[in-house]
Amino acid sequence: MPLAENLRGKLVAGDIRSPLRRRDHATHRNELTAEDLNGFEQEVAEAFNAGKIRAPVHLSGGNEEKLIDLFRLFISHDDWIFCTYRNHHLALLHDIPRERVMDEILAGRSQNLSFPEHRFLASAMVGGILPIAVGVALALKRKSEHSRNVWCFIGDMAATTGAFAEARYYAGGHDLPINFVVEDNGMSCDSPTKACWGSGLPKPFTRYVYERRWPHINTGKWITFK
Ligand SMILES: Cc1ncc(C[n+]2csc(CCOP(=O)(O)OP(=O)(O)O)c2C)c(N)n1
Ligand SMILES: [Mg+2]
Repeated sequence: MPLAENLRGKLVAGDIRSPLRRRDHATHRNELTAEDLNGFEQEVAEAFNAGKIRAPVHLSGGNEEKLIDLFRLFISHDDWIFCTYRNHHLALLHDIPRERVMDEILAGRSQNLSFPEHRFLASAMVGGILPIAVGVALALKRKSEHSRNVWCFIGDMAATTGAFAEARYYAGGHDLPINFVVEDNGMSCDSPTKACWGSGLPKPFTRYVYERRWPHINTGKWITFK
């Protein structure tokens, strides 16, 4: 059974885990298939191998079906997408014309694709996109733009960083319209992420709460030195 037919309620079955409710209908204009996405990356790979791209490219592959489901069932054409250097599939699925995406890649801008008019922005910095995505979510909330959400895609190693903890903390604390998607390929460049971090749960900690008796610093009085 295709993954799309498996999606149920708040927790998505199959390999996608999401706390979100699925949409009633798709809003993206494209009907791209996994073959279309793969064909695009193949074309980029051939251009790269022919020396036509004088900059790094990070190709996507293996995640086509999951991204297609996410875009069809959760993400809206009007939403904002923030993502990493590995972004070609996302740009195509967010209705950015194939030729425009290819032109940017051929011009050497693969790892920081930027199409603000399509509400799409990528960063080559690991975790660098997080504060930007959170800031846009804050702006949407302040402007009461309830029809749009922010989607922020990051890698599994980026998800272990302090920047991700801060982004989640702030976005949760202020109830911002942002969804984080961790693209978990188990690898950070060529290091297995779990070999770096281990596979146990984060350590629990002890917290005690108290009301302070003194100001943060000194005594709360102006002192004149004689
Ligand atoms: C701030 C910063 N430090 C280091 C790098 C080099 N770098 C590029 S990708 C990467 C690993 C990221 O792994 P992950 O977040 O799992 O993403 P994936 O590439 O697997 O999609 C690193 C360290 C970078 N781009 N930016
Ligand atoms: Mg990874």
